[in-house]
Amino acid sequence: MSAQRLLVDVHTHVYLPRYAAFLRTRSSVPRIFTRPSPESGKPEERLLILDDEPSSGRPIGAQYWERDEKLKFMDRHAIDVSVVSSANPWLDFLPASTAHTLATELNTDLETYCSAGPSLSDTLKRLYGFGLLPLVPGATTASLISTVEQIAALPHLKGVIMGTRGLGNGLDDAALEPVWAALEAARLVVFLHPHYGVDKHAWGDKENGHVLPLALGFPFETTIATTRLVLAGVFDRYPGLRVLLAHSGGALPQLSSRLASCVAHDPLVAARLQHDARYYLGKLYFDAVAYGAEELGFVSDAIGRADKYASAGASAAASSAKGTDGTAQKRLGAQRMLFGTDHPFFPPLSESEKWKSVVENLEAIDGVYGWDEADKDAVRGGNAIALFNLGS
Ligand code: 5CU
Repeated sequence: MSAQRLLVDVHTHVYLPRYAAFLRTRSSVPRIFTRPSPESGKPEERLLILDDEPSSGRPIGAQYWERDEKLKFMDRHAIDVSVVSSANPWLDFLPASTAHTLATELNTDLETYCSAGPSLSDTLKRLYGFGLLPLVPGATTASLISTVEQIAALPHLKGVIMGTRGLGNGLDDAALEPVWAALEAARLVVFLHPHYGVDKHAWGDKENGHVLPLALGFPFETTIATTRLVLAGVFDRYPGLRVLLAHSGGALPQLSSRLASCVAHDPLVAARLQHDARYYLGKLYFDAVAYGAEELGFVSDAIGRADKYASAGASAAASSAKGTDGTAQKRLGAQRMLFGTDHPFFPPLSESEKWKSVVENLEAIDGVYGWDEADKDAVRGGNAIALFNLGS
């Protein structure tokens, strides 16, 4: 099959066996513990990762750590290639020296997980990965840079997955400048992913399970973190930095004109940026984990218009984009969107051949008004092949 017709999952997680073993040693969140199943009485493992989850946690099993389970899931959904990342909360809760050691070990583990897996062709494997940086309070620049260098030297690792806290002060922290520079120079893609959500008091007292933190808290966290990166001028200073946003960038596309207006009315912030805030959407990549065709279409429209907002004389592309109609704009934006599943999260609640979460995301891509088959193929896999430079 042509590389442009492959189905590539860029949002798919693992708790590597070493990490799962580590979580089993812990007595506070995040942790994995064993309890007797209320139904069968047999021991069952449970996962606790989110603050304020019920203390019973949720079921966890081989689908979270075994490569064969990932491959079975891929086969069931006709996914050709997965770019696998460690799931949250990564190393965030660890002291700096432990985080550095574990990051180094887990990066080597992930390289083996990918390289020892099957191939699609002489040049293309079925599994690639995002490594981990020891981004925790107290981490030294030397430790972070040496881990970037380690990841860059591992052939199946194509980027890093990153939470939103940085060294404790968020991603607009000046202390991260050498990290952005190193990631840009190494051509590693940053997959920006939430874990903390927003202030839990926003959710009120009603029992709504995981719905509010996952549906709203996660994407709002990504929205805020990305906006802070933009406002700090990171994309002006590192124009080659490639950042992939989880969950289609959360609310950022919807709020980008409001953001631009607020910046334009604030001389302090406006003076810091080279372009209108909307321009920076066109510098980002967005997963297509939005579960609806209209949402994907909207996101592509917001991305596709970004070059219209380049400051005067910034690029030739900007002036050509000014003439595009709505459909051409959406097609332009589609070039920055990439299929994902969020596996092994969101398993089906009842026995079914295919996971609803996957089927919905594929149907959403298929249903976007204004995207032609080439655009859909690009979102399903072609964009990922190009972004991660797979198979060459
Ligand atoms: O269901 C969840 O809690 C999650 C999670 O923690 N991380 C993720 O990537 N997706 C869903």
